[in-house]
This record gives sequence, C-alpha cells and structure tokens, in this order.
Amino acid sequence: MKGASDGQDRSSRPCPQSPRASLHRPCRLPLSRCVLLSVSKEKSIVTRPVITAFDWVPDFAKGQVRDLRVRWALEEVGQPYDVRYLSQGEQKHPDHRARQPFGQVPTLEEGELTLFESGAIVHHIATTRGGLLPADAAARARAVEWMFAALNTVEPPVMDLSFVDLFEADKPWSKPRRPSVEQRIRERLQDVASRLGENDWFDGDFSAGDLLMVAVLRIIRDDPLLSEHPTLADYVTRGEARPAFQRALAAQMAGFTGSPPPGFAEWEAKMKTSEGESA
Ligand SMILES: N[C@@H](CCC(=O)N[C@@H](CS)C(=O)NCC(=O)O)C(=O)O
Repeated sequence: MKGASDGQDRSSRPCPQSPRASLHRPCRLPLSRCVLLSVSKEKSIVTRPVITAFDWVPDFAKGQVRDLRVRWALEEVGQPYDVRYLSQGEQKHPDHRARQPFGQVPTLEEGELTLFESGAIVHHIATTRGGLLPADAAARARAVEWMFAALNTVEPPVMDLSFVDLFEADKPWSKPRRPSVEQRIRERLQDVASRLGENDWFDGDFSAGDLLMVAVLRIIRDDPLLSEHPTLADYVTRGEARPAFQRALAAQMAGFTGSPPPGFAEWEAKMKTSEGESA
C-alpha cells in the first residue's frame, strides 16, 4: 500500500516491530484485500481493521497523535490491525476525505464499515469486543458517560492550551489568552480529581472511559497544571503503565518513518522565534 510522500510502496519495506511483535503492521495490500486477510478454520472471513496514522509529525506531537487511542483500544482487546500511513498533506486528499470528512486521522476501516472520530472508533471497538466495557448495562452506560466527559468536557480546554502554546504560539492573542485557558483547565481538573478521589479508575475496572480520559489528560502530562493534582498525575501514570498502552505507543513511534512537509523548517523557526520573544 502506498502511503508515503516519497511515493514508495511500503509493501517492500520490513514491518516495524513493536515489543510484542505486535498486533499492528503496515498494510501491504490494496484495501480490498487488506481487510480480508485471514480466513478461519471454519472458512468464515475474519476481517482485520485498518487504521490511518501519519508517517511523520513534529517531535512535540509524537506519542500524542490520536491514532494512539485507537491503537491502545485495539491492543487492550487483543485485536490485530493494519495501518495505512499518510504523509503530511495526504490527509486532505479527496480519497482520505472520503474516509474522514475533516481530513484528519485516525480512521478505522473494517469490512464494509468506515469510521472517523477517535471516540466513535474506540466506542466501536469497545462494543464489538470484550474488555473495555462492563457487561452490566448501567455500569456500561457510566463508562460511556466518562468517554463523553473526556472528549466533550475535558479535551476542549486542554486543546485550547495546545493552540496557545503550539499551533498559534506566534499569534499576538495567544499569550494574553493563556491565563483564562489555564483557569478553565484548572476548574475541570479540580472536578475530575474530586470525582476520581483515591480510586484507580472512574467506575470500577479500567474501561474505555478511562482510556479516553487518560489519553486526554496526558496531553498536558508535562504541564504543572496536571501535577497540581497528584492523584490525576498518578492516574495518567497508571494508564500509561498498562502493557497495551506501551505496545500502542511503541507502534505509533515505530511508524514515524516519513519526512517533514515542505516549509516545516521555516514554520518551526518562526515558532521558536515567537517562543523567545514571549519568554
Ligand atoms: N476529533 C477528532 C480530531 C482528530 C484530529 O485532530 N486529528 C489530528 C491528529 S491528532 C489531525 O489529523 N491533524 C491534521 C489536520 O487536521 O490536518 C478525533 O478525535 O478523531
């Protein structure tokens, strides 16, 4: 399968190995064959999901691109998968927009189904395989509630901080905006910490709700805003210590084999200059 801007067919490249000779591998076949890889002894077709991920991102985004959540969920449930790698820019091409209307990663293709939005994908994985949602209906609903809380209530202010510090760091409004963004995050973290209390996870066993909450909180894992709440910092550490997370992270990192897009060096230099000016 072609994925890189260098135009090379990755089918000829060796598969990057994650520590457990992992569940993931770059997709080496046209999609039509990619999802129909294995046939069980009973001759029923077993589909193997294909996700999309970038083959290159700037250093600050490594370990944070949202295909990590999907990889993590797949690793938690023991589902092998293939990866369709996109070079930077390729996400905006019509063939990818057909999978993801906003021209972003991740996506998941499985049989006839194509899904976008990391939350919807994790939910799909959790509802079609065991291990990420409780069997009891009420407990399951509460786990889904935490999935929404992570993405809908906590992630927006956390992402605002990324815009202030990274994506729009060179804009004149970013620095003055930081205190109000910090304040919104503080309020959210306080409430999240209060509800978590001294528990390991939000509602009993680790669930898809915890997976997404950890994924969101670790966006600010190195910011003092998180360390103000030692129980939340420990919660993130606990999530990251899970073997499935470690395999997912290693697999994402191993996939960064591409090159930066034209103009990246100039963008980076501009950001560094604006950092220096605002220090
Ligand atoms: N709400 C979406 C957000 C997806 C998203 O922001 N993807 C980023 C990578 S983490 C992306 O593809 N950015 C490239 C772009 O927007 O061109 C999800 O959770 O799937």
